[in-house]
Amino acid sequence: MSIISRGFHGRARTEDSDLPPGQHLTTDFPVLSAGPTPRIHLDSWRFGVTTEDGNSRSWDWLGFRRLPAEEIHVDLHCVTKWSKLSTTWRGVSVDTLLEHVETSAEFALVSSYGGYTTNLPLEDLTDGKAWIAFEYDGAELHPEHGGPARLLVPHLYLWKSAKWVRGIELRDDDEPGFWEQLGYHNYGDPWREQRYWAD
Ligand SMILES: Nc1nc2c(c(=O)[nH]1)N[C@H]1C(S)=C(S)[C@@H](COP(=O)(O)O)O[C@H]1N2
Ligand SMILES: [Mo]
Repeated sequence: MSIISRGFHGRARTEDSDLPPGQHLTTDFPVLSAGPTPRIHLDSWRFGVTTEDGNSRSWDWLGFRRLPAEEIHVDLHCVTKWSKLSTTWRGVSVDTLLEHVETSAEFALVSSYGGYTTNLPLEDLTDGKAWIAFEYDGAELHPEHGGPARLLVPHLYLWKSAKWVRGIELRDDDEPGFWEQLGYHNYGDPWREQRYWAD
């Protein structure tokens, strides 16, 4: 698969135009976690969506893995200034998870096993912009990188891509998450270099 996608992309992705301002290229895959790596057994894993009205849906691992999944080719940009280009993932589009969910919420608060949270406008999770990913580079997602499953929102800095994701709360109001409360930018667009709250 990686051979095919390399041919498909056609060129080495090292041009400056591929990198947001202030970023440099890395070819390894750094691990950045605010705490220990939680180990989640697949038979107790759940992923849930809760709406502003208090309605909820949840999936166990088998139910989640029966949902249609897709291959994802994206660039990653971390606020600590590394970017990694043309990464390959497999995951379920957040659109698929929200298909039968009735909501008029504008915001989402994503939470993880281990207690991490991150917030973003709901529209940044929909229309093919975000996935719950369970494979990286053709193998099951390593626990250090968020396995069994993590959120992947590649158009925002990588702290928005919650590892060990356990649910999405749809909300009328915007509730800052873990790093957002500690001074990271509320939105985090790498192309506008929105690293910290004052950027
Ligand atoms: N649950 C959880 N998700 C998280 C984090 C974390 O500490 N806990 N760190 C975030 C940050 S700051 C970054 S840069 C990326 C790093 O992902 P990686 O370790 O797979 O490179 O995960 C994000 N998601
Ligand atoms: Mo980060």
